[in-house]
Amino acid sequence: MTTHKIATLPGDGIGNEVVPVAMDVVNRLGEMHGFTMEWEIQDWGCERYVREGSMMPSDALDQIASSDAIFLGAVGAPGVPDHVSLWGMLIPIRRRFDQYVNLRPAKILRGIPSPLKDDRAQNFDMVVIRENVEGEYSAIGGRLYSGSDNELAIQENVFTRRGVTRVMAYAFELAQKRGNHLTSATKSNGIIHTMPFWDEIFDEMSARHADVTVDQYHIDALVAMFVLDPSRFDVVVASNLFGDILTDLSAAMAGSIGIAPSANINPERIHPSMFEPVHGSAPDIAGKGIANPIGQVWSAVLMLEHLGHPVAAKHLMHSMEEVIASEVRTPDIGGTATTHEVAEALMAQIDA
Ligand code: GGG
Repeated sequence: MTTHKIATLPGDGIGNEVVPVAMDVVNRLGEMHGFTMEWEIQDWGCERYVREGSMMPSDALDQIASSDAIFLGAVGAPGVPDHVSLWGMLIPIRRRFDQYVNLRPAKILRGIPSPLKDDRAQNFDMVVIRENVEGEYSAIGGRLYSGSDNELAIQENVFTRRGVTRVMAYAFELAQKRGNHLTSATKSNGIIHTMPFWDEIFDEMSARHADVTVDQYHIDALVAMFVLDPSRFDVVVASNLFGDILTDLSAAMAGSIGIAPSANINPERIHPSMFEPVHGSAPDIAGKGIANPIGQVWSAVLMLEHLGHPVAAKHLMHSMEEVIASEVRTPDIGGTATTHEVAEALMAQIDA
């Protein structure tokens, strides 16, 4: 029996409600498919920040470095500045473990219509590959002359040839396994140093992957195309910020940000990869028992695939799709079910 050590970080808000649902269903799948999970649960997050002044202990990353995967819920809480919660936990994990690919699938699941009216939005299936450790998410910059009329803030973007090339290589390979179509998100008309560099590398990589049909759009035009006709996209590669924005949009287009999964991947497998839903801690609904666990459960599907359990992953994906189609749905996707009712329906479907 294979045992996987999973660093488990429910984090804040609804993270504490949806992570246990995913753990339970994965445990059940383990009994059926011959693996066990050692969930090593940490109480890192905003409550710890308020209590002790930091989101996680100073040796936190060393503590989880030998895990087989990291399973994260959500970070963020009212009263804690958003940049503290992101830079205090999520971003250090992505960077320390060189999780430079953030893979974010979005597709129409049976029974959840897209809120978009157009027919072309009712049947899309795409994956956004977001560059995850550099780009616009940089700590380089600063503020000066606070409180004066001359006050200013500077934020640097960092794009390296190595960083851009490797995430694009991953995206091209994924495109070759899917529909052989890759779209790049750019903004090289306005951002005149980093984005032309991004485009040049995309052109070089395109020349080396002649079997892949490529296109590139400025991010403002691309978001409009997403909304007007998402069915034309297959794999989309984007910088850190553009990928973050595109994937909240693609999640909403697929019905709700509550269903969207993500995998923060270290493709070389030197370090653990991290699996987390796209959504945040949702303080407005935390504690009400109505959080949608599907984003977390779908992230568990990605984790099972990564850990080498494709049959269990398919089993879970199928069970999830059947539950949604059977109309056991939380309010964000038009239902009346509670988190607990979705969890029970998932367990029953897994056993069916
Ligand atoms: N599920 C993790 C979470 O809380 N994400 C919220 C968030 O703001 N994420 C920003 C990012 O993915 O960079």
